[in-house]
Amino acid sequence: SDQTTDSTDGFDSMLPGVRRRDFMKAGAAAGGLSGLAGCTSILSEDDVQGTASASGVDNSVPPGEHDEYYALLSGGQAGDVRVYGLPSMRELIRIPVFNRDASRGYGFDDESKQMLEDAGGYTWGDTHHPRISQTDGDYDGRFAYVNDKANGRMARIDLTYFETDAIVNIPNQQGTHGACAQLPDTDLIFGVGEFRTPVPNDGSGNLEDPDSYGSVLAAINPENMNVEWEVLIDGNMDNGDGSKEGRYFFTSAYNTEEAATESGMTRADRDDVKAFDIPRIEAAVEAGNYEMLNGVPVVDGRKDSPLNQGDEPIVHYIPTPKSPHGVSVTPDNEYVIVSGKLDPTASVIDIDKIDEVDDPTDAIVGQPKLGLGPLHTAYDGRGHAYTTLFIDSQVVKWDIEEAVNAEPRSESPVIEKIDVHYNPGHLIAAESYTEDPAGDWLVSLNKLSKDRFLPVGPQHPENDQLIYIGDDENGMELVKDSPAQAEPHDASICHKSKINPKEVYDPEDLELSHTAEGESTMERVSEDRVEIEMYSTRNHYGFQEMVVQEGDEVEMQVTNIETTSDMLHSVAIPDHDVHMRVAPQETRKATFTADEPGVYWIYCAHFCSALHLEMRSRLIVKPE
Ligand code: CUK
Ligand code: CUA
Repeated sequence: SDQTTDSTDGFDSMLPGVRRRDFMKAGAAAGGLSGLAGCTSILSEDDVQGTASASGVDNSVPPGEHDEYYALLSGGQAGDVRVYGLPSMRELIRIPVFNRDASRGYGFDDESKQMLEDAGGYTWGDTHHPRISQTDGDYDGRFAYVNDKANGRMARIDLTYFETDAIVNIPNQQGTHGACAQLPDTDLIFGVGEFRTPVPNDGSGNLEDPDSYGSVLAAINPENMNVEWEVLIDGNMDNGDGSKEGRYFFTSAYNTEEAATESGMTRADRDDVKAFDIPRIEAAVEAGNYEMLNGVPVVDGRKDSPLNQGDEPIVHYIPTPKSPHGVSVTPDNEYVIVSGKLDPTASVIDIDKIDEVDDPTDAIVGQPKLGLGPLHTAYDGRGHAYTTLFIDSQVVKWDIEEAVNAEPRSESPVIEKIDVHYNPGHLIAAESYTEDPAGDWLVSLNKLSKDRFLPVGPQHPENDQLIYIGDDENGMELVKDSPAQAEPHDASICHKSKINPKEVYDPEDLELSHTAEGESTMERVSEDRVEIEMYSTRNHYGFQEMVVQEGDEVEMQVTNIETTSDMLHSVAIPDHDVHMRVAPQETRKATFTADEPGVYWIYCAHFCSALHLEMRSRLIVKPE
């Protein structure tokens, strides 16, 4: 069978595109692992089709030791982002983004409550694509950005504190799906509009006729999170990725039919990849070639727009087979690879050719046949691509240059397939979105787990599977099943050396003032408003008793004066829906109405010391 591949040949055939140190890196990674079985240089048909052999790759991290990588996984309809350590796949913490989370006090103190309120006031979101900011094409560990597909928003997570610090509600966009930075220096963040609606969607115009709908790409300033400009396109969009030098932003699309029903959306044989020429779009904005809609300059990037005539179009429409979904740029910036969920091939588009060719399909330089339901592609930096096969429940490893050299629809670029459990969506390799992927670990984010875990009722955990890809000779190896609460879609994996969180707050980073020991104040500022500023420490609050009147609005600001890491306190107020988490040197504020007379024991919910239970304060609400 032409699928049986001599792994040594497969390795040699991508030599031209490979740098010496990549070999060194792969060799070192494999050499560091204990108990590798003797290598089989010729893979059998079974190996190609089935699971990898058990060669004893070990992902365990001994007690007390740290993982090598941070992995940021989206939480899907949970609205959060999860932080895992890799390779152990231990979940370290969750970062609430569009949801409330009492364990972090997020959505309970005035500041985070106001941020959620300003972003639309919704209580949930649907995060899919967490992407870490880059400088010079490598992770800089400053921020992560993540979309909300449910409500057309984009959020920023400050990786100094692993906290959401900004959310923008994107005008003129519903269903923000893809999210990605303009590389190499994160000059813009792109929100990819999936759902077509009337633009603006304010009830005017023809609501019934989907022909009159549109969707936009939104470019967001990563510093102030303002939407700088948008581009209106034909059809819709789905996922997105940027070229590494900043010239293009690519989106995949289904529904070029512009239909409003499933059968209508799958009629055409081809949909497209859109290549947005960012410098040309910015020139159009500069020249005033836009319409102002809801405060945002919207440039017309539809096919018949004057800006798309002639030989300097702002958006290239490149037809690719049926309903492409995953779109990702190779680490060397040569190709953008897109795969259609309803076609067994991936399309390899030569980025340099996009602006050169007359017929946009001539930029497609490879179309390997990979298997059923190819969705997303990740990279190891050694010339291989790894694509999830949703229908086949497999990850396929293939050779990118071989795909360019082979005939369209050839299976010869396929090196190996491994079963995953079950039906994978995204997969992500360590540092795959950078110019220099690590090439050791890959995570397949599977949509179904079925029989893999103890049954827990009708909702099964998702299954994120860890696969070792650092050994080209012995092939991919499935190392671990990792259950997850619904529903991670995508992830970014970043080496631990590139993220430097602070464990104690720097008061300079906070807007609220610091209340030192002995400086607590309680003041009635008006007839029905009391303002409290106090500190907390082991094992007491600045006030052990606070007396207010029924109906008072109480603004309570608390500074944790601890300087020791991991010494958090909280302020929980029974029957008032207040829970402030206050980390060392942090100040938080919550405002509530004391509307029921009585006694309320304010307590610390974060277990802090032997006298944690005694860490209380009495709130006395006197009747009117
Ligand atoms: S994703 Cu959002 S539907 Cu394949 Cu990037 Cu899951
Ligand atoms: Cu402070 Cu528990």
